[in-house]
Amino acid sequence: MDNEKILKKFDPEIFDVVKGETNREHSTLELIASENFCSEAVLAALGSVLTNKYAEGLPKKRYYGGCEFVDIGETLAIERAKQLFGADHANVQPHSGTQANMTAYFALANPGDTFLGLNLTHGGHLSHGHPINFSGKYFKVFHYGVNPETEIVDYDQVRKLALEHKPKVIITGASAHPRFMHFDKFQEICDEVGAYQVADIAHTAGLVAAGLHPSPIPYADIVTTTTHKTLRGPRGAIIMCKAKHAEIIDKTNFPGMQGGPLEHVIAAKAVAFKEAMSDDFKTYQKQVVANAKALAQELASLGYRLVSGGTDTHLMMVDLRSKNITGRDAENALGKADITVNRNTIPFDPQKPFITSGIRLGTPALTTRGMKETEMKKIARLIDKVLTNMGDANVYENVKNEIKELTQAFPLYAERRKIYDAL
Ligand code: DSN
Repeated sequence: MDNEKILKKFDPEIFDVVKGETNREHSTLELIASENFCSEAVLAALGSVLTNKYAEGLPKKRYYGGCEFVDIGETLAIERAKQLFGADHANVQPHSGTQANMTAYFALANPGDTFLGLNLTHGGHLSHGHPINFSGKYFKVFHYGVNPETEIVDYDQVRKLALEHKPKVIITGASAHPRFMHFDKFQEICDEVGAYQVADIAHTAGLVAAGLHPSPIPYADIVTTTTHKTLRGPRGAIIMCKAKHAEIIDKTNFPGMQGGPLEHVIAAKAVAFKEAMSDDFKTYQKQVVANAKALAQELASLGYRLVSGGTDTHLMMVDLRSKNITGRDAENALGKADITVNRNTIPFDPQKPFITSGIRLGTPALTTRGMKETEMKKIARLIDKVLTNMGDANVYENVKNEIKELTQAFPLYAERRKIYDAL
C-alpha cells in the first residue's frame, strides 16, 4: 500500500490517526448498532481519484465536462440500488441520512406542513421531527410512540393522531426500536388520511435487502437509507421512490439541497450494493439477527430487562434501571473495558437524554468479524461482569484480557494493520 507510505512520510500525525483507528476497530468490541466494517473493495473506491471530480447534475445530464467515468460509476450505483431493493427509482447522491430525509421532506411538503414521526425517546431519530433539528423547526411535527405495555409501535395511536392532525407526511422507520416496522399498516393509515409515507430504513436496510425485515418499497412514497449501517457500505445515503416522485426527488436533492455529489462515495456505494446482492450477504444478515437474539437472550437470563422483551432485528435496547446504573455510566464503564456501546433513552425514560436509563446494543459489526452465537453469549457475560463491578479497575482489566483473546481470534483488517506496522 504505497498510499499509506506516502501519507506516513508527508503527514505522520494523520497517518497515526488512521493507524490508531484501525487498531482500535480491531482491538475493541464494537456494539454500536449503527456501525459496521466495510470491505477493502469499498475502501479502495472511497480512497480513489473520483474524489477530484465535480459532477453536479445526474449521469448524462451534468453541468461539468469530463464526467464519462463518474457517469458509469453513478449509473451502476443507481441500477444496483434499484435491483437490490426492487425500487422504481434511486438517487444515490445524498451525503448522509439526515440530508436524504431533508430532500424527501422538501420534495413532498412545504415549511409549516404537518408531519407525524416516531418520538426520539421511543426510538425515532432527530431528523424525524425533533424540535432542535431542521425537521422540527421547518415542519409542525406531532409524535407517535410505543405502547407502554408492549413497547412496540402503537399503530392505534398513529391512526388516532393521523385522523386528528391530518399530516401531509408520516415518517416511519426508527433508529432505536428493536422490533419490525410494519410499513403496510402505516400505509393503510396514510391512505385513510391522505398522507405520504416516508420510510427511513437506515438501520434495517441490510435486513430489508436480504428479505429478513418487511420492505417499505411496495408501500412508501419515498424510502431513505444510510449505506454504512447494516448495509455495510461507505458512510452516506440514498433515496428511493415510486416513479411518480422521481423527478421531484432528483430536483430537490440537487440543486435544492446539495451541491456536487461525492463520486468516490457513490462508486463505493455501488461496490457495497454489488456485495449486498450476494448469497454471502444474505448469510451474513441471517447471522446478524441470530447473534442479536443470542445476545438478548443471554442478557435476559442474566437479569437485564430488554425493551419489548427482545428483538426481531440487529439491535436491542437494555433497560439498566433494575441494576441501578445509568446509560451514561454503563457506556463509560464498558468503554474502559474495551466494549463500545452507546447510551440511549428507553421509552418513557425518566432520565435526561444525556444520562439515559439504557444502552443500545447491535450485532452488525461483530458479525462482520465472523462472531457467532457462542461469542455473543460470552460477550453478554463480559458486559454483565463490568456492569456488576462498576468502578473496579481489576475487573475491567480482566475483561480487557478476555476481549483481547476474542478480537485476536476474529481479526479485522489484518493485512492493512500489518502494512501500517511495517511502516
Ligand atoms: N442514526 C443514528 C444512530 O443510529 O446511531 C445516528 O444519527
